[in-house]
Amino acid sequence: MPSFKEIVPELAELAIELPSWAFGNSGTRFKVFPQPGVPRDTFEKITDAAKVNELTHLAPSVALHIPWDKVDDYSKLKKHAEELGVTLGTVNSNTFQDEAYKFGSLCHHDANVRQQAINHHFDCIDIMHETGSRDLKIWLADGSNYPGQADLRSRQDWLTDSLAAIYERIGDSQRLVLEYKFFEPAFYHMDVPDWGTAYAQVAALGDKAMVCLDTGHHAPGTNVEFIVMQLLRLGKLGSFDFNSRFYADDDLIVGAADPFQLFRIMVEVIRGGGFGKGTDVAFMLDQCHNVEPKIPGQIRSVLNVQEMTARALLVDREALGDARNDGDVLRANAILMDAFHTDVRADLAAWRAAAGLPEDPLAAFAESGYAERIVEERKGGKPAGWGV
Ligand code: PSV
Ligand code: MN
Repeated sequence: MPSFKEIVPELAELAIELPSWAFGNSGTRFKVFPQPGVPRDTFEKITDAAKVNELTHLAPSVALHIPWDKVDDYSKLKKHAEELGVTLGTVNSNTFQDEAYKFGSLCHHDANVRQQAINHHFDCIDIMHETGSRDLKIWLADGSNYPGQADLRSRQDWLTDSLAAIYERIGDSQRLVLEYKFFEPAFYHMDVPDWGTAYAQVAALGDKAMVCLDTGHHAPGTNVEFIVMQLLRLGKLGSFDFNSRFYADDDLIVGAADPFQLFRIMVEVIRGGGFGKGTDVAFMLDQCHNVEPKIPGQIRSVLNVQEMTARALLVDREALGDARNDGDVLRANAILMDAFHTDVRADLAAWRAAAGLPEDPLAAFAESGYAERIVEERKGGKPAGWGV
């Protein structure tokens, strides 16, 4: 197995994009439990995200969600981010909260509604030009609840046409990234339910169109790392939305429910050339912290990704290849498991200390007084949250 020291140069490449919405209030359809000190606007969300990066050096960019993160002046927002040492990342469109989208957006049976949704994406692309963002991420809530409700085939054709109209506006250094999800909010069918559909749609568009894999968007038992392998093999893995799930789209802290799955995913990412210099795969979080504090929740998340990436880099690939070629099932499995069972926490802490970072970023955050300060400072105004 390689030593920790040997994997450091590659590990140092890890960069994780934080979702602006993780810092606002969130909840389930039953209740949102508000937390004191949450940001009241996008500027404050960026400030909190920058704190995560300051303590970990793992999170140099922040994803925006439009209209949740609409501001009057995006160049001012960009400057604010840069002053805090971060950049503005992926722009997520939102076609799931307007009355018009009751029966869908880009796949709606009414051409006027489809055009409204297309126009929203044009607005997002305009914003990307101002923020310097590379990726436009599209997740659609489109689908139906009852057999017979909708014409599945026509909706797929409308999707193709709508995406083509959006893709035409994508700049040379920009990308369109299409996310899939197998159910919710629609329960009978979703128009982009799986990686195959997302792949077919983006492949028809061109080189600047990719797939986003949200780890929480699969049926229980799905071999997610197989999908990672396949999308990388096809050159179409654009990004990850990392989170973890016990049941559905739980949006829990990545690596919390199943660290082994995260490890297996990172093994395939590395195997497939999706990690490190020269790759364009974006690692993002898509999470909500409903009952735990948000900034520590994000710190925990990026540390979890770092830990499992380190373990995945520790896999002795040569020995693994030999074992596979020998048909030695147990040896191959043992080599993989050796890396997974390696506790890298002390090495990571020492590496952080050597880089001038806190050994324990969570403790450093608790001691910094930042949480208390924002509770004091952020009085008045409307706390950010879904739909705000
Ligand atoms: C949908 O469940 C999703 O995963 C999409 O990425 C959305 O943009 C995001 O969640 C909103 O939290
Ligand atoms: Mn997502």
